[in-house]
Amino acid sequence: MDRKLVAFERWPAHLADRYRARGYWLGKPLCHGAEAQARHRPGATAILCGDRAVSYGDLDAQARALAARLAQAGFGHGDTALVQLPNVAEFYIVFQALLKAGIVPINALWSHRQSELASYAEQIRPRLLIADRSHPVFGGNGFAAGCDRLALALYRNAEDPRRDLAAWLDPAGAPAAEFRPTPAGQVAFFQLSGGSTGTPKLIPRTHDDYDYSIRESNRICGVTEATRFLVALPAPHNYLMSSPGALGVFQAGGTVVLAAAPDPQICFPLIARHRIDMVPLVPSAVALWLEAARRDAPDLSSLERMLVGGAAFAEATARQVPGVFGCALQQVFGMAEGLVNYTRDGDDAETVFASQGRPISPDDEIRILDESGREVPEGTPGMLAVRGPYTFRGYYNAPEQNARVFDREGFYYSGDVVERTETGSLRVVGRVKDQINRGGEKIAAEEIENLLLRHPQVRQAALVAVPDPMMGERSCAVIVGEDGLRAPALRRHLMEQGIAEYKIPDRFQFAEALPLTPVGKTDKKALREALARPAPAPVS
Ligand code: AMP
Ligand code: DBH
Repeated sequence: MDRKLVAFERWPAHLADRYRARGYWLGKPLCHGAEAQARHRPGATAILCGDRAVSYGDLDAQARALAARLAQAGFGHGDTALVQLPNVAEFYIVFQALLKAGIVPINALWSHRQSELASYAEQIRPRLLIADRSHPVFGGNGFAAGCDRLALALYRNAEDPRRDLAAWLDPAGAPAAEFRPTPAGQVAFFQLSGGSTGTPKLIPRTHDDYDYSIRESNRICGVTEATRFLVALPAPHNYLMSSPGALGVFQAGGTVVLAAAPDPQICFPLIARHRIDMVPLVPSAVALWLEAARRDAPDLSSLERMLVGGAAFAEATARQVPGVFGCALQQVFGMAEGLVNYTRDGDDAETVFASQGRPISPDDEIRILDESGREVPEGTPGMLAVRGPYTFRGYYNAPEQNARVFDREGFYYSGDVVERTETGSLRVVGRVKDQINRGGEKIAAEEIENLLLRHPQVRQAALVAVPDPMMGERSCAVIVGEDGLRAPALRRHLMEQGIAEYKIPDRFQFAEALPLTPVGKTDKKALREALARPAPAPVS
């Protein structure tokens, strides 16, 4: 029986019609690419995970087995799932299974803890949980017990065979139950926003829109069945899923090689062993790779293309990439909300090294606006607003936030400050959203400030970015608190609230008062400037 499908903000009919007419939206489920590979090239390797090789045939058989067992257990359209798995093959197999069965997942990052996971669960009220017993939140059954609508929890590394994900994935003995994906115009899954508000926001992505961004990314990045693609950043991140990401590789029939982390010690041997040719990185990882490659001269000769995105990438560093790694650099500026820009093969050096590229689609409508909402003159920085065939139209169940970040015409204001170069590329020069970009990992200031304010000795809290040579930015919490309050107590307090470690402030500063803007809000610009100045800092 069909329950109500997941609600979301749709594109207006005239735009939807255009996106279909122009061949962007194909009406196919997001799982179609890997399924086609399983039909035509079942023996080809889809995933290399440690010593395991998963062929397209295996991937499909296991995903079908899970989808069938879930269907038999009564799961289907209208159901949501909270999924948290590390960078392992099961992450993709489970995703493929949920797409097949029309169950809408949200894929939490492995670094997420109680606070983030509880917020996701509260928002989607999942009937299904798929997690890993080795994660600190899922050692016991407490989390599952706290989810009011949960009907089933499956675990990787489970002792109990009834909850063992591996058993549910086993093609042997799978039932013949029927299942099918949700219609292509409907929500396929929720993507996570880096966010700038108190609660992490969810982004509904449809089969049609996501599939289009992947298909075009494959073309722009030259992904083929020969591609050997390294996923060393968190697998659920939009960048690693879709730009061109693992889903792009599956669509083309290439091979995804998984790594636990982007450290050169882990990745360089994998590159040599598996002849990796394409790798997406964030700038902070590139910095580590450059250092390590100069030290050890490992065999990286298979590398053909390095994608770099997620955070500001210094031009001087960008220029070192081809020489040191012997591969092409492709910059990517994307967002889980939609819009993705790439520099293109054949672009002039200035564009490749000093811009973040141009949009995927001729129908990505970009506006660069000043504070009063007027378009700025060519070459002047302004706020980025976008509308297009794979940019969402609203966060899930968040009318107030949507009213703030969308205009009447449905343009999404990403909070980035960009300028257009002479060749029509975008350059990201800053941001107006209240967020810290810590080596590509986004921290919503308000989320951490709210948690800090729960400490009985904290009166005011402001989280701001401070520049950092390796990470690009680190976070600093400026605290107005009671006498005797110290950083370790606040760190402990945040850990106890259960948040991802990357969100714990790198630095704490104690102040008598916070600077205020004329309207009485915390003046973060003044704080950032004060903190970036060498000592003596005015806030101490
Ligand atoms: P998220 O909301 O987590 O998907 O993060 C998207 C945001 O990351 C963008 O809005 C930008 O602020 C930032 N970002 C992504 N790629 C780049 C890039 N190449 N250069 C600068 N900032 C970037
Ligand atoms: O930072 C991002 O969110 C990002 C970066 C590059 C992204 O979502 C993407 C490419 O698709």
